[in-house]
Amino acid sequence: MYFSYKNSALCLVLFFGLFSYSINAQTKSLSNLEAYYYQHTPSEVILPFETQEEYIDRMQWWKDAKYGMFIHWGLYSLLAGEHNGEITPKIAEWIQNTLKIPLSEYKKLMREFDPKNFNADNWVSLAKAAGMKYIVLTSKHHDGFALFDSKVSDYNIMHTAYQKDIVKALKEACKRQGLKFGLYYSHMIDWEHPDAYIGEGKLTERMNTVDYDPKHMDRATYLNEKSFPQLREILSNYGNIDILWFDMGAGLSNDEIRKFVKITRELQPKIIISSRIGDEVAPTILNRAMLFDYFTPSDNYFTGDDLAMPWEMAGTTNSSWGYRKDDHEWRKANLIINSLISTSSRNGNYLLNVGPDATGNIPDEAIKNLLQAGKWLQKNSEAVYNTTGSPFPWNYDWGYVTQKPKTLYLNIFDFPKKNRLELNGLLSKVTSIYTLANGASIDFEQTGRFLEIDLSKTHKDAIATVVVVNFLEERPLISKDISQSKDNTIRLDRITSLYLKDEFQSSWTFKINTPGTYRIQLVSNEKKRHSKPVWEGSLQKGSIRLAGKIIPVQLSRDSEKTNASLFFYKEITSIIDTITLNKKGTYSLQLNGFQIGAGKWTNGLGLDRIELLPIVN
Ligand code: H79
Repeated sequence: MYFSYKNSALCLVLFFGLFSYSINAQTKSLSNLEAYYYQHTPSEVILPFETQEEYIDRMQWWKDAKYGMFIHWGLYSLLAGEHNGEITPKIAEWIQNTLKIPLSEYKKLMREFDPKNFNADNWVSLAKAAGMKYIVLTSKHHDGFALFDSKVSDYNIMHTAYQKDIVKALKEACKRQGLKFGLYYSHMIDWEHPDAYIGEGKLTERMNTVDYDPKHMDRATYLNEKSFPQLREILSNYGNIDILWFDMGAGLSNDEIRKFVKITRELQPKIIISSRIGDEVAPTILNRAMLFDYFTPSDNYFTGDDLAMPWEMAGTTNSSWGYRKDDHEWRKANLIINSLISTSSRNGNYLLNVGPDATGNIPDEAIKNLLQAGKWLQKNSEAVYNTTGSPFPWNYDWGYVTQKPKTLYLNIFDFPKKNRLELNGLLSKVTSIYTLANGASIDFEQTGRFLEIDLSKTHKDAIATVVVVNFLEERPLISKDISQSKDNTIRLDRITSLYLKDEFQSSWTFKINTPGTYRIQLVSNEKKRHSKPVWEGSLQKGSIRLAGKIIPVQLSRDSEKTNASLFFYKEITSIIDTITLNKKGTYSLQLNGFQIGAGKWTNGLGLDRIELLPIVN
């Protein structure tokens, strides 16, 4: 259930720690909006009420859909990352802000915006063929320019050379072709309106300080004159809108956020609202978490965590959201599927972006990769849509698990050594195993907690091979104790650790059945800005305590590989030491001294796991 949170200090560990904790401690059995009523200080803005059942019901199509298309399109698409010969060093849709282009000049782009090749049905057909179930379009991005017919502000599509409502066209095409339709609306940032005040300090860089003086900005004026009324327009003029993807709301007051929620819910009671309506990470004191329907972690950054809230990872097909002509870092089909399945195996959705050019064409390379991924999804749809995430609290080297009643789907991206795949911890009696794509049955052996699957005769799909495991129970019986694999390795995932934040200490308990000597290595991820990834491993020092020994730890970058779901960010392996565990039994390993911050922007080591690999003589 959505609000029966994992009751453990485990939640505290993760980069979403505070987030989960605040919900965990305060709202256990309350529904989304009930929680708001009971937990918050009185507000002038009274929100519509909803029971927990209604919330679950409202979210169901979205939870089942798994995969959507994000579309970033606007005046910036004309610039394609370059203005007056200057290439923007940052994401393309931020070009006005990054290159400090005066509004008067940027506005001239309206005369040029005339996307001759735009065909809403083609975009929707592409999304469908790609296997996506919903589309989210930028109805207004930070530049303040609206892709819809707005009576509130003339800075919109009807005043361009094109003069046709893009939101309307895409909404109608989605309706015709049976996709859900959502809108992105930049509710706080607006570089056209003189009063769109964001805040002091660092946030100032996100305003339009080229044309307007922050001292004379008055956010209430902007909200009342443009943001609230335009929100009413997009929610009133196009029939059902399924998702409202607010972005960059950090800095809004609690009451301002509630006002956005109120307008949205009153006009579209079934709509689903993104967490970026306010701070990305919900604050612990005023629990704004309950004002949104799903959580959006950092862009393009999947940490492997199974969040308590419904969540969605938004990501790019190349390195920018808006179109840039020099952006050639394409996410290939196998990485698209990897990101999708890794996300769904932890109960998340994946919203993958395309940035059409100014003529209305989606870049060929994006189309090619999306369609290739779509072909895979057609064959393997059963393992993705309407599933729930992995029942195992740990991860695997070979891929990711999804499930339906009486069934596990093993989505295998890297075939294991000797083609013998091992599932450690499944206690349900397995009745049959087969390949999803062709139904070919697969041999297996099950002893105790080990299920060994013989993949030697299994056809390998170039992207991922899905193996279906059937058993009798509705829900699989799982042993959550960490133990050795058949080849004697031990894998201690961050998500199974107990992290004491104040003591900088992670610990795991596991069982050793085969004593021996092991090499200890630690795997962690790069993070921060994707154009300048940072690995914080070498900055920290600590120790590992295991079997009565204290081993000093200074991490070195011993090897690296592309992390398939993190794409821009490498996975770094650091070899630590060897240790002999010469008795059978239960051990505990403590990693001391490290600040763990697995999120993209959080400080500390992006720990993924610790491995103990047997040294075979
Ligand atoms: O709409 C897409 C982006 O434009 C927007 N959200 C996604 C979905 C977004 N991406 N990053 N951010 C917002 C955070 C912005 C961080 C900033 Fe900066 C750092 C703003 C100023 C400095 C990034 C770097 C943008 C301009 C320079």
